[in-house]
Amino acid sequence: MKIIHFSWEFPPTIVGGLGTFTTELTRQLIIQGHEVLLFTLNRGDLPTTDNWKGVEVHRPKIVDFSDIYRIFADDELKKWGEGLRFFSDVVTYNMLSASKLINQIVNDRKFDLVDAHDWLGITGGIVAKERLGVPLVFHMHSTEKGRSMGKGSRTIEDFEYLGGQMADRVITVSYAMMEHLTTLGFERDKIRVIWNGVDPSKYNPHRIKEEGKKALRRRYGITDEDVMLLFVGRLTGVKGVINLVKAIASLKEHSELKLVILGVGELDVEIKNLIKDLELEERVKLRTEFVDEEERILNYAASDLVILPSFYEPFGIVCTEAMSMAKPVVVGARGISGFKEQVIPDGDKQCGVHINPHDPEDIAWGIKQVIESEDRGEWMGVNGRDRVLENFSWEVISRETIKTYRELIEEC
Ligand code: NHF
Repeated sequence: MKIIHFSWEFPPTIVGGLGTFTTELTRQLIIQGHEVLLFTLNRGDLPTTDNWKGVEVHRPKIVDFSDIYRIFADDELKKWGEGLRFFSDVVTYNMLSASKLINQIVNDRKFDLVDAHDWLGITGGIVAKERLGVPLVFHMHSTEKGRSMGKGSRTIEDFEYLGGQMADRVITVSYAMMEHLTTLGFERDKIRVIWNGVDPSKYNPHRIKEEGKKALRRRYGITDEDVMLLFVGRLTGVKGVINLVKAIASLKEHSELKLVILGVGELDVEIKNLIKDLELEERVKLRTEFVDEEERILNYAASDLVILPSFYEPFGIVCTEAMSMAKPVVVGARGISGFKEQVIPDGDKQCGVHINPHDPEDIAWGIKQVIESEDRGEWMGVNGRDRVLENFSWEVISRETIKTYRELIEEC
């Protein structure tokens, strides 16, 4: 098959799970002999045409139209203030990409399908569908309503709704998301659920040396006897980090608990102040810097338990990574939660604990369930890795995706 992707994130620019997903999926598509052409956002000075491990990458250079947009933007968009630049760049990226596709690329080439990721790539996807006459997949990794807890942009919601109408198939990342999308007016029959994945040979606990883990713990001031809890993710409201810090404060009797928070985001100052106010400087280490993948893997390996108290998580690749590293996980399981589908919370296949992320006491309870369990829950980690090998490898996920592409091409 010859497939076009519109993914605003792609190496070397990875922002979150969407970027990880398209990187891994396209790698598998190439390995399996398919052709992939991908349009991505170029806000800097990256090469406009590139080959990334077999993927033909196009990154049209963005020109700043935000002052022009400001003239005709409606009140809602104007309220974005400085953020309008981002909106302008996203729209411009879609326009330049669709234009390059139509003016330069399709002259002597044929494609089978276009897959557009989130609102950030859907407008380019729609144009490609209409001009090339190929089926359109709208890949929904998250929604504006969910991300913003209902306080988001109506304009983005309109993009998403249009994408749902125009797409021939909607792929989303959990059953929870499928239900959510139907409440937003997406046709249930169009939707297919395909979970995300992880590379279990890269996220492999046996690959990491003891000395490396010990050195990292020492760097955080964590001894072998301490219990290292790890949070990985963006420091933004829906990830629940504030409640996590409060939970640690309520676990006074467990002085062996040390939490490492690894991530960047707009809440960094608030979290720092909270740690200070609650006098948790000795027990909570806040590391607000971008770390590369190997360093992230080392952090998982060095930890005893990974804790992810998101309020909203369409899928949550961090949890799959932690499970692949054979770590027990304590996860937010209220509202739209892909974690709930990943983590078995009881029985002999248990791999972690479900908690209410809105309640610090419940987060504390979840942590205690693991650390007071036999071997401090190591057995849950072993179950987690088994579950990953069976259900969440990129090989399994890409096989499902390719099947869905094929079915759609045959139908259209
Ligand atoms: O895993 C990739 C990712 C998800 O839950 C994540 C999210 C954004 O919010 O599908 O997309």
